Amino acid sequence: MKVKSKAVRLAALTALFSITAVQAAESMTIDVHRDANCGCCKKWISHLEANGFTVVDHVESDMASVKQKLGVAPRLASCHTAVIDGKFVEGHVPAAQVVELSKRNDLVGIAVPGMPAGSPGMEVGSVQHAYQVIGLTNAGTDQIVAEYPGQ
Ligand SMILES: [Cu+2]
Repeated sequence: MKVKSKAVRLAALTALFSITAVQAAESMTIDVHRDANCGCCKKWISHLEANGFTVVDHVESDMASVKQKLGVAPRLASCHTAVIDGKFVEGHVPAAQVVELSKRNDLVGIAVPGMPAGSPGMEVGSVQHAYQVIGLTNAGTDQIVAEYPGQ
């Protein structure tokens, strides 16, 4: 039975190492622009931080002009607007998709339009609405990059 416990310990150690690797990959800095009165924006920031991001928080008085400046198409608009590596992240985008965005040079940004219940920072009990993460391509077209909840 000693062999078994060693295997379990090894598995635990392996899990620990893979978690560390994921956190290292996600150790990126992101700028978040939000309105002072936005509660769900702060919850989204907590979601990013819990996933290893370093967040620089910018409180804005005119989010509409911030979105316009950053190239967020009005049809993709949500509450907060973040910027990472010159690309925008609009709304309650899951942290994993922000990591994916870093590998996409064909996109100028990604968005979760509106504020779907069940997206990160928009938890309403156990309510889970279906939503899409939409990428805005360099050509100005929309592309579905992910769908939640996942299949
Ligand atoms: Cu929101």
